[in-house]
Amino acid sequence: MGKGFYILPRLPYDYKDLEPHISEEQLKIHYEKHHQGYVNGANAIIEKLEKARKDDVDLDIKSTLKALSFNIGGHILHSLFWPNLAPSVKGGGEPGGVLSDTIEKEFGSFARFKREFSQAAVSAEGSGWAALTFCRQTNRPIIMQIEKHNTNVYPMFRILMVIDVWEHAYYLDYKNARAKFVDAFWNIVNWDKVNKRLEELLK
Ligand code: MN3
Repeated sequence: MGKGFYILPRLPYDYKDLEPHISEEQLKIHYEKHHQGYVNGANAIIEKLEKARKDDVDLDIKSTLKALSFNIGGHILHSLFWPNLAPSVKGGGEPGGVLSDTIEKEFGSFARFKREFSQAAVSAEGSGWAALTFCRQTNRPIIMQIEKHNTNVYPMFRILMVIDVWEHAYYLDYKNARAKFVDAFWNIVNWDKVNKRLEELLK
């Protein structure tokens, strides 16, 4: 796969680095099997579309495009997720910079934001995500839930931070205790990265 296809991005840390919050085994499977699966899935569908166009045959466009957006969504969301985590020794704490100001202004306090974001993550139905987004029309941060990989994020929204709450993200470490995984997440958030994403938007 070269140009014109999706590529699995490199993890910005080693498999062991997120322990004890995310185990080596959990991270490795999540990245190498699940994320890679979405990359492969999206590329396979693009190839199928190319072939159908070349042979001038019809595909079931509805199901093909649904599968394509599912796989691309999975790839994009995981690509945002890995860098917004940091090794246990560096991650967590509280944000600084413009992100800190933005959170305080919108939510009143970091503690209040953390509570709302955790509630969004824990209560996301079935397989999904919670996302801290930023609306460029109102210049306000908004917490959103994402069902499966269907980002209900409109073009003027940008994702600053996501948490994957599909069972495949935590089951080896936490079994069905999603809330424990969400608690652990706060210890490995890479606030510098999240802050940089916001700074880029505000430039
Ligand atoms: Mn995942």
